[in-house]
Amino acid sequence: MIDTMRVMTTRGLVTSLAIAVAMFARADDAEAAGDLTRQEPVEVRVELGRPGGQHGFFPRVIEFETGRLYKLVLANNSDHPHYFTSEGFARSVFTRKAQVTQRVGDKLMVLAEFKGAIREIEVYPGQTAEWWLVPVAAGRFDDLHCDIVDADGKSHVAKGMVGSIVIK
Ligand SMILES: [Cu+2]
Repeated sequence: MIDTMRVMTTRGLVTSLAIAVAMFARADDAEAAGDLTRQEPVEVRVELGRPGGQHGFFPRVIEFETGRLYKLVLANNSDHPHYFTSEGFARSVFTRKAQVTQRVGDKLMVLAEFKGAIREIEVYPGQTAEWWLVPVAAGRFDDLHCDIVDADGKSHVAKGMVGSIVIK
């Protein structure tokens, strides 16, 4: 090591030291990079339906990037239960957990956590669920939909509950 350093030019030594310092400073980041599910999550909020019986996913196109941890917040502010279903998306993500939350006063309480692969989530009126996931494959999925068929025989898909997911 000493011999190697002796033959280095001053400039090379300074560069090496700068890299060593940068590596040392990034030690914590490097640990997080080793476990992609332990990053600070990027929050993506999607509304499932809106008050007044408006069916749809808002936004209608949802974008993600591979390798980042997301907290996908599914908020149902309508009067109907709704599904968040996309086979293509479910196949392209690694799930850290899904959880059910409830706002009590100004606190957001976690009522339950689910671990393992998730395929679809149904959120009841006025409730919120969180899907913590890391996209692992890029793609575009136009199969996002809500499976529910109302008593009048009309599906939520027919009422506009479809969308797309893009993983870059
Ligand atoms: Cu629905």
